Amino acid sequence: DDERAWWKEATVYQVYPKSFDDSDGDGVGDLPGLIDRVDYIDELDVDAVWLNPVYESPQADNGYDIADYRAIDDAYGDMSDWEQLRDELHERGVRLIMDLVVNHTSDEHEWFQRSRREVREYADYYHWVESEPDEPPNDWESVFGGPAWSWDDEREAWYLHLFDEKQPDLNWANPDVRESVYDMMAWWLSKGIDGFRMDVINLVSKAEGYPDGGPDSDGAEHFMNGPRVHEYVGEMVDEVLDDEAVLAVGETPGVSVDDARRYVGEDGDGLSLLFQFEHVTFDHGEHKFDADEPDLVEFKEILAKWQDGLADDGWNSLYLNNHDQPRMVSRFGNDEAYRRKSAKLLGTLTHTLGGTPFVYQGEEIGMTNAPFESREDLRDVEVRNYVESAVDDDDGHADSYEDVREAVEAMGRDNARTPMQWADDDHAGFTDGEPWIDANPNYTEVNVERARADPDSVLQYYRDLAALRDRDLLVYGDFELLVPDHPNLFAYTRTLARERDDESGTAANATDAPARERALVVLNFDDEPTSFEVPPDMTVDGLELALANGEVPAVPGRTLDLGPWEARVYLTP
Ligand code: TEU
Repeated sequence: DDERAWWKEATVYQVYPKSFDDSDGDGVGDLPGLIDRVDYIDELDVDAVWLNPVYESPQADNGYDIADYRAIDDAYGDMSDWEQLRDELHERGVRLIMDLVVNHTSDEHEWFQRSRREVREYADYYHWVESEPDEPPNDWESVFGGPAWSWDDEREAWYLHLFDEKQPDLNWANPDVRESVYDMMAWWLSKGIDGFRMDVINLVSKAEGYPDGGPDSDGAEHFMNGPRVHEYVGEMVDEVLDDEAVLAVGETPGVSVDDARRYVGEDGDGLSLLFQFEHVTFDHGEHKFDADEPDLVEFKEILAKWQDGLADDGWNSLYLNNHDQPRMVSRFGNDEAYRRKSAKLLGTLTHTLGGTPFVYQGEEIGMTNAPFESREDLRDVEVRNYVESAVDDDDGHADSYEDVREAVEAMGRDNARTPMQWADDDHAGFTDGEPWIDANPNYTEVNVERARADPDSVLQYYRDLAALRDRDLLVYGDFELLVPDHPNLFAYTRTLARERDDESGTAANATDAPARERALVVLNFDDEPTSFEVPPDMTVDGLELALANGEVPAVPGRTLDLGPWEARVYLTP
């Protein structure tokens, strides 16, 4: 799909405000703190910011439990702070994407409060089932563990929550719910935002009658890409998102390439992008906390499948970490001996595949997973529930926190949520008070101040990556995977016919210039050196180095020798 759009050419920077910068010393990041850092973001050369939820919330799930969609949570500031943020970003040409969490609300939202009292207009706003208080309506499980249903004493009925019990699911089958959501979206658009990132938007339609899940199922087949989901998403796009300039990114766990086309393809619902999950879940075992070392061959296979699958219909998003995932350098790289090198290599991957890159705060300085010495250090509801069920439950598999610590440190969401490391000051320069979650102790070494002073830092390299992506070739070029079975090398080309630059329509091959341009990307995902044979259809003479994270011989041979975690991008006719 090579029709131009700003968001295809953009790089998006994701800000988790709770952990970005605390301006008032209460230990929680806030909007004034973020405003102070707008110049920092601008210097990264990114085109848009996706801001995680800042709405009024009791914070049972760090803001993904919203009590008022049209108000800013006190901890973050107020609406005038938000407006200032919007303006400061826009003045610098940076767009603002807001998080849209409408699969569920907080149980403290007034809709839920009215619904549980059965106030007529709101009675069907959520999924209520009247049955016996000792028997939930079905066997669906919450993503955060335990049953997906809770009994409400006030209404004397069960309500559905695919996430925490403080996150009741909205009943999208009720047209009033949908209208309320669309009104709220229109209200935010009228405030001048540039798009939405739509939390678990593919979970909004639940199978009628709430059937039990099949054997070994948590019920997902009855609510993931559920029966009416495309009707709802399509309607939402028609009603509020018909402006092509608005970026609509759906977060969609469990989608296949075919599913994805139904959301973002030409004949699909009209979303711009999706966050698919295959490449960040393939290493999970029975559940995410018994993950294996990710296997590179499988990883390549998945990413290549998505590259090819959306090449002519749809568009990819490119991410290796976010606020729910471990730090990419710890999961896919080597966060010890080759921290900087492998962070650059992974950044090279997300900036040279086809699609729109998303950079998660701290990634650009190579932040790593953190130690969580005791369970008291944990904050996230999912990881705390996991530890509780493993250690405290009678049928739990662990005797003590020590038994699960490795799994927690590998996969827990708190890894992504430790404070942004600004400087070698107390708490990484994030707060003058006590941070809501401890800083990773490696902030003495890994921090923005240091990265700025170091020409060889990950931060400097990210600026080079941003510059590299200014080329149409890397935005619109066709992808081809090379050496798919190589256990350590991830190599591919991007190829673009030159005609597309020629708006007048006269044939480019009327001149002597080659009819296409091409990039060759070679990444060594290993602690050992390896070598790569330049494919026979490429001339070695023509290889021009565009970017690398190590020393490269001036004249490449047909065999490229790559050191540990070395990344190279060549341009070639
Ligand atoms: O996440 C949805 C989701 O299914 C997973 O990413 C999940 O949170 C987790 O990683 C399972 O291991 C979104 C938000 O990004 C997440 O922060 C919220 O907690 C969740 O929805 C509920 O709103």
